[in-house]
Amino acid sequence: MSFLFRHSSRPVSAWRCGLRLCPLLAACLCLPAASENARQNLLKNGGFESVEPNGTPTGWIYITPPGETADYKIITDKPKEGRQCLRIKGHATWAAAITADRFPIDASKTYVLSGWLRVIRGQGIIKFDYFQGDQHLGQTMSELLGPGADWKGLTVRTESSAYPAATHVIVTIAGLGELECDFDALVLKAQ
Ligand SMILES: [Ca+2]
Repeated sequence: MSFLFRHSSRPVSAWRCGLRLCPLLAACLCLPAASENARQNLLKNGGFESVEPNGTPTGWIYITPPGETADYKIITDKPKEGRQCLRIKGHATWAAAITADRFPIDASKTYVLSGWLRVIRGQGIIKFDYFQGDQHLGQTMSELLGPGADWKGLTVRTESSAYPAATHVIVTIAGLGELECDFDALVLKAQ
């Protein structure tokens, strides 16, 4: 990555390398936007491409209410981006994956979470949960997305003024009801 980016910042010297490097140059010229986007994403594994030996996606924790059941699985069935996405399937009031990282609240900034959902059954959602230390203060939710054949994008923004005591947020993605929901390409940015 750093090799390609280094070339992309010096297009003049790349041109001097001759026509046989054109495909590489073309790829390099496309890189700055993608690299900028990736650098701004506060989520380290929003696309579920990295998985721990126990099968859990790196940086995520699965949570299902006591007494309810849900299965979590990394699948390769037509992800929105990359090679993999996360499928949550089960019967529960809700079943969620949350970020292991806590994101400190900077009151001068708004945090914007976007992501892609493919809802086969039930409803899907993405949201922020606000905390003061370990105390849960509340949440800001995206719209609830119902079943559909294609991936659909959702976006939600923090409302820091509603939770002035919040010290940090976590990102939660969840399915509700008799659920089967796929998630991919989560991006968290500060604005
Ligand atoms: Ca992915």
